[in-house]
Amino acid sequence: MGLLPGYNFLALIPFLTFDNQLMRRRRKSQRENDLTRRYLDGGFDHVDSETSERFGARSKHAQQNKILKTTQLRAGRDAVEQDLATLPVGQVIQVFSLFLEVQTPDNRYLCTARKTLSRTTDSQIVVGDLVRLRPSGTTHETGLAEATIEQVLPRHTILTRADSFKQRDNHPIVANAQQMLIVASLWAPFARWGLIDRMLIAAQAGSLTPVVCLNKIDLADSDEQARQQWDIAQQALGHYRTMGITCLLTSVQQQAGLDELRQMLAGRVTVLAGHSGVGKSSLANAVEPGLNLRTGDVSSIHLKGRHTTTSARRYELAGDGAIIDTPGVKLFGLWDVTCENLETFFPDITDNTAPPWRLQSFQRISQSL
Ligand SMILES: Nc1nc2c(ncn2[C@@H]2O[C@H](COP(=O)(O)OP(=O)(O)OP(=O)(O)O)[C@@H](O)[C@H]2O)c(=O)[nH]1
Ligand SMILES: [Mg+2]
Repeated sequence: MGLLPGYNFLALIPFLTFDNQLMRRRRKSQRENDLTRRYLDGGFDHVDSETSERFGARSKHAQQNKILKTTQLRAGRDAVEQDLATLPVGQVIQVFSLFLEVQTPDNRYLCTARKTLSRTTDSQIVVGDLVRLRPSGTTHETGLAEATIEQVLPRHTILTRADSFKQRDNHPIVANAQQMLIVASLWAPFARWGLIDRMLIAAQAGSLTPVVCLNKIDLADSDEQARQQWDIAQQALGHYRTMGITCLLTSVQQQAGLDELRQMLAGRVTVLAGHSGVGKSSLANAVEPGLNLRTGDVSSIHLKGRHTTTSARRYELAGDGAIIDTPGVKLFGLWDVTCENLETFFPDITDNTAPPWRLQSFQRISQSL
């Protein structure tokens, strides 16, 4: 065949060589050919191809190493779980910045949490959490035995609030309480029903049963404004009762309503929450003599409390049950509540029995979500 005039034949050489290489690569190896033939002949119908797979010395070694590592990891995990199961379980009764006070059936410990803690939740440890701890055998200068928290056990309930109304951060307050006593006072400071509505939602969202306690009813007749507040409170509590919420009227001053309150607390774990100065710690002292919790006065000008209680703490009741006294709150941002599920916390809106103040409350909360 003659060469085409003007065509540079030399330029084709690299392509021809490359094509040749491809052809060589495409040629099947002897082994591949055998396998294909066996497959086409039905040779694999009864043969487990995995067991007959051949490994080179290196891949076999890597495979063995992998199996060994997995076995060691599993054995390690099992050993850790077995070890954790032998540790005593205690309940967190107070959280300080770095330390946690924990009560076990036999002893009280001052603990630090191990950094690589085995936990079922990402959030921080709170009062009421059940934990497994490893006693160190040493005693802190406070006289409490020292220990390290190794594991946080799953929570049954959690009372959480958002750090702000914008719901940016959640702030768990108390774990494993069954009931939330929402304390308000009739006067000094007067009850904020919007805050109470928010706390009712937080309790239900965290699987706690809410109970509303209106304290300082001895002040109902103290002046015209207090009398107005009393009328408002009667209507609000009457409405809550139609929604199936238990409402109590108490006065620590006059020792009124305290038997009903004791009955509500008996045999249950209850967290006391509400504005500063409403009388949470005073009520705790009244139902459980000997507690001697610090109480504070209310500013006579602003009629506000002075945040006397600064940290949540759990106290056992002499009968069965426990209470957790918490610091006063001004706001209660809601966590895990959305515009979509808000109405489930307002059954009175669904069944058209909500009075205007409840409708307003619903609107305010939904605007803040
Ligand atoms: N008149 C009257 N005063 C009460 C009653 N209960 C509590 N107080 C007073 O209210 C003030 C505040 O009470 P506390 O028990 O400290 O209130 P708190 O809710 O624990 O407040 P914080 O710890 O700041 O959140 C104290 O001066 C109490 O004596 C009551 O039933 N009637
Ligand atoms: Mg207090």
